Amino acid sequence: MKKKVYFAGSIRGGRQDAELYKRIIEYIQQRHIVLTEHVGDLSKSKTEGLIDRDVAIYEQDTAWLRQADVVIAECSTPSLGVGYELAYAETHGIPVHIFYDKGRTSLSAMLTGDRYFHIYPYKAEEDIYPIIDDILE
Ligand code: 6K6
Repeated sequence: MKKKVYFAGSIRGGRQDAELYKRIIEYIQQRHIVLTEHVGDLSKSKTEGLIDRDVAIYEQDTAWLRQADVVIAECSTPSLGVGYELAYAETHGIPVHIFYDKGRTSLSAMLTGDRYFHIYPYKAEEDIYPIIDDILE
């Protein structure tokens, strides 16, 4: 069954992993629906977007979060917005799966210490995809 996936990744926290987000989003889209395709849109800068106003962005993203079957986050680049989304998903009872590159990131204890979250430190990008298959099967 097709799932609605809320993919979370850094925007104003820094766009250095935007190409990685795009590849993960395209992988998920082979079989499922990604509500947040813009997170991997390399043509967009940190501050511009489909929706200009921050209030509209917040309202759209929290509405998508409430509709999502699952949240998948790539957290190698720290982002306040992603941290907020993860806590918001927990409050709404939506399963949360967090990936980060353990070779370059020390994840916040507020994530690693929260037993609600499913956390996957990875060594190489190719480790991510079979885990995503398991999450979405
Ligand atoms: C810029 C690039 C693509 O779209 C834009 C316009 N801005 C945003 N549009 C949609 N969602 C956003 C935007 N800015 C932040 N978010 C949400 O917060 C995304 O769902 C990301 O997962 C998260 C990133 O937060 P920051 O704090 O890194 O910006």
